[in-house]
Amino acid sequence: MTQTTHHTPDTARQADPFPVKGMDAVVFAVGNAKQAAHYYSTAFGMKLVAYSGPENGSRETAAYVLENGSARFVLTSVIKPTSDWGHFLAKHVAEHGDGVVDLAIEVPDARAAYAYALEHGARSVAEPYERKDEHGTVVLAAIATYGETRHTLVERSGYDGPYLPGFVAAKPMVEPPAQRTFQAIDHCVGNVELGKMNEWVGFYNKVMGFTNMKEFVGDDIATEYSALMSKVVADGTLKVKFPINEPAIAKKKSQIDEYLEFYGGAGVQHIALNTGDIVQTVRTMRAAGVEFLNTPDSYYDTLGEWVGETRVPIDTLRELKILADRDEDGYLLQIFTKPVQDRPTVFFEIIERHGSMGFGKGNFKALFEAIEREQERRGNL
Ligand code: TYF
Ligand code: FE
Repeated sequence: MTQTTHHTPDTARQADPFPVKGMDAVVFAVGNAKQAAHYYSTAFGMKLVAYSGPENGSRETAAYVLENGSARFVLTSVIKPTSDWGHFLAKHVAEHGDGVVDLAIEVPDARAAYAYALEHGARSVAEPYERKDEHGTVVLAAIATYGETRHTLVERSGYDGPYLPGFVAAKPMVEPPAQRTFQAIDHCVGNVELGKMNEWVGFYNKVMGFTNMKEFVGDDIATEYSALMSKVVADGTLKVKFPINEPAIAKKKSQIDEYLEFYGGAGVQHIALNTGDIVQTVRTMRAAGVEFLNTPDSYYDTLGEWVGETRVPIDTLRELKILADRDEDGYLLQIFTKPVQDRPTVFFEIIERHGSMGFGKGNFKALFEAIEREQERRGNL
């Protein structure tokens, strides 16, 4: 049995064996980073801040760095593969479609974090190395996680450039929306193969000293309606939260099986993004053409009875198909996009938290039914 993280006492924080500062970036390998960067600018309201490509000495890959508050996405594509990294990216896109290659974590000491991880069973992807330019020095190292995904450990306290050495500052592609659409990465979810969830939860427990949060989907819920099992690991300060899903053997084909089939194995399923005003965010993103999952009116007919007062009137939640959930700490509002590429793989969540540190357990039934309606439309149920 592993410990359950809730409110972590300061003593535990000081003793943290694997201190983290937060998510550094979500790095995507895509077929066409120039167009993807345009989508995340116009549809997600992100801002291009840095670029690396042939014009500044990178002849192998093009990479666009987009930010929204502390949330950072890096969209990378191959121009002409010459090194291992270029060949890896090209193969990744061929096998998995557009997807996440790296959940990069900012740490105060990359060498120490890497050493701890390897001592506790992590597989190395890159030994610690330094990169420098006129803005200073970064220390980077990388370890493998599920599928072909990695965690780069980024030490950037000695650096004040726009992203990393090798990148130059870039101007936004379009004027960002008047109001910020989101400002941080809330959690990053992985889908792993049947029977592997506990192995990967154990990996984060051992390798990063992450503890299990109390929210999970057990086999009781799995067999009833969810068709998946899920557990959440987090660092002691709850800045980095990684739910892990595996398929459950249910009556219907699991949404996780659909992902694994079309992604070609384990990988990142969804990235949740924090907003302070989900109504504005959803209006802006819908107007820009982002598709969200639908929620039936019946959900809103009974919502008020159990969720109580929220900042947003039920009629507005109903209009925009936003979900709400409450637990002992407070409530949250959330909504899910449809997959953002042709393969039924990666999607996003927008979440507005008011005290609750959960993941919307009360919505699991409505949400999983909505996902299954989409699976059926695709002919995959
Ligand atoms: O991250 C979570 O746990 C929630 C719920 O396929 C969830 O967003 C879990 C599995 C899934 C979609 C959403
Ligand atoms: Fe989520």
